[in-house]
Amino acid sequence: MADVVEVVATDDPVRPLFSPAGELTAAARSRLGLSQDALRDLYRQMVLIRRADQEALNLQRQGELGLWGQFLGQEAIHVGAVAALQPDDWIFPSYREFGMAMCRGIDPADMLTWFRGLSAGPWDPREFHFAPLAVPVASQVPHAVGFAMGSRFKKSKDVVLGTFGDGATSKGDWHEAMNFAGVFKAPVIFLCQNNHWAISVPLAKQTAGSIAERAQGYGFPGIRIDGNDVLGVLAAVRGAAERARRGDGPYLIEAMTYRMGAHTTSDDPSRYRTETELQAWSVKDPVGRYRAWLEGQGIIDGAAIKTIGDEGESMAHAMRTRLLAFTPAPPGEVIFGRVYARPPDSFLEEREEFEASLESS
Ligand SMILES: Cc1ncc(C[n+]2csc(CCOP(=O)(O)OP(=O)(O)O)c2C)c(N)n1
Repeated sequence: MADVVEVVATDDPVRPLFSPAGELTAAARSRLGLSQDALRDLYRQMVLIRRADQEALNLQRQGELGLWGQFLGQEAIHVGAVAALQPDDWIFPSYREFGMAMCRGIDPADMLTWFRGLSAGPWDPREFHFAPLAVPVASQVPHAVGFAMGSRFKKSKDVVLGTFGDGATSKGDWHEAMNFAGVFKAPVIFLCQNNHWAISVPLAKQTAGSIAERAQGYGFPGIRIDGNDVLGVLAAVRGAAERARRGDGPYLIEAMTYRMGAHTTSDDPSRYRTETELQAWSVKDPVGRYRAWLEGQGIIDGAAIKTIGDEGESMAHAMRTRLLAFTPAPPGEVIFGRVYARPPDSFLEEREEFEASLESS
């Protein structure tokens, strides 16, 4: 008889932490080992990124940004995932991961220069271990896997988080990345932010069955969790990262959430979804829900909540001021500046030609 190939990894440190419905169990929650300061800081980060998101929307509406794509409602995923990783681990984001970038320490005003059309790559990915925001849907997923393979070849312990929306899982790139990662045991965590919509296409119109369970077909575990629980996201990503660091390969986390805002400022969601659906998700708001839990545990009080709210206001003000005062690099530098460490002569000639054309126009 032919050998039976075991395709489902039995070593799954994440699943025992969750109920079958994807809720972090009370026992797992109490074993997270986070200090009260750390627990409060998760709330603080969610408040800050939400406030930055709101300010970016205001800026776009005032004509100061070309476009904005809110992540309102997805803050628990942004904060929980980054908190679960080591600073040297890498993140390969989609266009909606502004909050994750902030949690990684990237200046939000710098990031907004991109949405204002004044910069082409506002941060150095090597400094923050945070790749550029990928606009072509799912293109960052094979990048994450390739980078994770590089980490393995270098015998580094750094793992990679690739994050994407539910719509991205319909793309060929996503399946190729999953397959490659499974075969070669790439140290990568696939984090799907299932916010139920891909612009105007609802989940049911492009995905039959569970995204999480697809992992089994690629030979590694997957789980669907409550993506509006910051501690649940943290626990899942941490478990998956530790497993990848041990050399046991990839993991797929499908974090269920909801895109509370429009797809971007170019979209009008009232044309395709109901107010009732929005209301149903409002009561599961990740920020309010976590604040209520912290209050119930006696970890946060009204004064601390106000201090954090005030910090959000000053941060938003500073972000706006810095952005509006930003002077862009000359176009020649923006276009040609970061292409080669040692530019060939032909490239320098092209740059000169381009700059001369600007002077003459
Ligand atoms: C390759 C490609 N095809 C189409 C688009 C247009 N587009 C931008 S976002 C999007 C939907 C993506 O939905 P999802 O992956 O669920 O992410 P979400 O926007 O909900 O965060 C589409 C089709 C694109 N950016 N790239």
